[in-house]
Amino acid sequence: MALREIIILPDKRLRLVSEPVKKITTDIRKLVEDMFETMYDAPGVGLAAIQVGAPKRVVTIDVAKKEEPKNPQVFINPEIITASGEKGVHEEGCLSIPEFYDDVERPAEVKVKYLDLEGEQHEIEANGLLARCLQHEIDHLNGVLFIDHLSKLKRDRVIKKFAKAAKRAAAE
Ligand code: K1U
Ligand code: ZN
Repeated sequence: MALREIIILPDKRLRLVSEPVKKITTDIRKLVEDMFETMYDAPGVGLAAIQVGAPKRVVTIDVAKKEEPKNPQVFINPEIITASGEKGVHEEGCLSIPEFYDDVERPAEVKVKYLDLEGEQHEIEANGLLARCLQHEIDHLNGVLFIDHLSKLKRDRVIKKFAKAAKRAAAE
C-alpha cells in the first residue's frame, strides 16, 4: 500500500468526468488499496479516485464512528438510481478544499447501484452520512465539487482564495 497525494483546488483535474472501470485489474485493486490508505491518513470518510489524480469511477468510503470497527466500502462505477424528495442540510468538507466547510442541501436518502472488487453488481439504500458521502463522491466522479452547491458568491470567494494560495506556493 502507498499514500498518494491528494490534489487540491484549483487543480483542473478535479473538473474531469472520470471514466467507467471496464475490468477490475491489478492496477484497480492497487488504486483501491492506496485510496483507503490515503483516506484513513487524511483523515476522511470518503475519497474519489480523481482526488489522487486517477480519472476512474472508483470511490472508497468508511463512515464508521470512532468507537466502531472500521467498515471500508468500495464502490466501482456507482450510479444513483433513485433519490428521495426529502432533503437534508448538513455541513460538508472536502479533502481537495482543505479547511473549508459549509452546509449543503441534498436528498436525504439515495439508492445506488455499483460493482464490488469482484465485479459483482449490488444495490444499496443509504441514508444519513453514507447517503451524503455517496452523493459527494459521485459528484467528484462527474467533476462536481460541494462548493458548486453553494451560492456563486461563496463559491467564487473560495476559488479565489485557493487560486491565490496556489500562486503563492508556486512563487516560493
Ligand atoms: O471526498 C472528500 O473530499 C472526502 C470528504 C467526504 C465528505 C465529508 C463530509 C460530508 C460528505 C462527504 C471528507 O471526508 S472531509 C473530512 C471529514 O468529513 C471527516 C474527517 C475525519 C473524521 C470525520 C469526518
Ligand atoms: Zn470531496
